[in-house]
Amino acid sequence: MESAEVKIRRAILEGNAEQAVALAKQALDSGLKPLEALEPFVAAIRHAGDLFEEGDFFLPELLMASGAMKAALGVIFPATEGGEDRPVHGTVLAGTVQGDIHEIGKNLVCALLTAHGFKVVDLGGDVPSDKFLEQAVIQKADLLALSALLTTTMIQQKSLIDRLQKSELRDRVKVMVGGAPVNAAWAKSIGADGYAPDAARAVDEAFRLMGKSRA
Ligand code: B1M
Repeated sequence: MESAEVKIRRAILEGNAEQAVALAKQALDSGLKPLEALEPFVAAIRHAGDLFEEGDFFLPELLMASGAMKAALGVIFPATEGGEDRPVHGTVLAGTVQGDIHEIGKNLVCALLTAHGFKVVDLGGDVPSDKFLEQAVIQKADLLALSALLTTTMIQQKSLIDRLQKSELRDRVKVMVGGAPVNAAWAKSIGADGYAPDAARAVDEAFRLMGKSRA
């Protein structure tokens, strides 16, 4: 009999959203915690990326695979609405930087931050710096969470921090950066306040930057 991992990998690689949703439900029903349930899905989408890089997968297939991945993610981390009695540890303005439409990892970061009591305003993907700066004021953001998945768009994290530096906002807004090509050295070099390699650690980092500890 095929293992759940094999079935999940096939569903993602075939871009079969219906099957991915069913397998995500099964994983949760079997008692796995959301982050454990998510693991084989993340492994599968990364495998899709490897196939793409090797030329064995083309863009339409990658798009189908990410559609199935997003559908599974929606089951594992359904959007958490903030109720009135929710603890709000701070307002996070999140988005993937300009020129970059990768959203899956950023969505995961947003879902976990929301689940841990942060108010998250998600600006989506391909977000121009102007919009981040404008919304930071409107939303009274405490923390900007900037995701970048392309080596060519990491530089947008730097230019946004440079612009923030020149504005009076810098004193009141912290910046956390992340995304597959980003690391701690890059974060430090561009003057970011924080960095996290994955969504779970992004929550820890957000608490640290807000000067709070997990409840
Ligand atoms: Co694209 N893509 N893609 N892609 N894609 C990558 C990133 C790539 C590594 C694939 C490869 O070649 N192996 C490669 C980048 C190479 C590079 O720059 N070094 C690549 C490329 C080249 C491209 C295009 C340029 C392809 C083309 O058009 N020729 C194009 C770019 C479009 C654009 O953005 N302008 C493109 C397009 C796409 C799709 C649209 C098809 C789709 C995205 C769909 C979507 O999100 N709306 C897609 C996908 C799915 C991928 C891969 C396969 C998977 C990304 C993903 O969702 N991973 C990816 C290969 C890979 O990652 N191995 C690839 C799963 C996700 C859970 O992980 O996003 O890393 P990740 O997020 C993690 C951490 O990074 C971290 O936490 C998350 C969870 O633990 N994290 C943060 C993320 N953001 C954070 C923020 C934080 C903290 C932590 O604080 C703020």
